Amino acid sequence: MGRTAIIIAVSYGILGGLVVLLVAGAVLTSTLGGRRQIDAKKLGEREKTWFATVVVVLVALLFGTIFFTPYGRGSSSSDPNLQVVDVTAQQFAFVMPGAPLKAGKPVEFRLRATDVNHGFAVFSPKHVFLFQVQVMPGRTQLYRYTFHRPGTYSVECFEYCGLDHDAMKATFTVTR
Ligand SMILES: [Cu+2]
Repeated sequence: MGRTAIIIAVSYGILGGLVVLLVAGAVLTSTLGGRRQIDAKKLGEREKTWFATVVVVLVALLFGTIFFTPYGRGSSSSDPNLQVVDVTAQQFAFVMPGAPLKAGKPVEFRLRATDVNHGFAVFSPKHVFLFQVQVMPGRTQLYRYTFHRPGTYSVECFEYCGLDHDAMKATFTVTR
């Protein structure tokens, strides 16, 4: 789990806890209090305020998190540590260089498909799913990832692409 993922998970956890407390408080005060006259006008005003609040919160969440999406990052970075890996996906193989990658340094996968859509899914040496990139003909998909542990990683196609789709696999190694 990356640092960003941990920050997001913890933030959502805290936010979720606060929402539960707020709702419980609102339910308790509204049910334990005495009966009051219902002011429809006031309720209507409150409804508008809540609607605006929800819209503001959702838009803020969208803009607060959308920049962490790992897709579409600019290529040809000047980072001297960047390891570029060109991958061609085709029925029914991933064609990629056999040279091992260095652990701890960012890898930029440049993915192309020559025929139909494919899914480039990478698994750790213990076969834990790490990420998946959709690969489409006519477009180069960029995806950056830093492998921290040496070992043999495996690739599987995650998009049904024809009769031998299940045989569409590859491996690559990461060394210290
Ligand atoms: Cu495929």
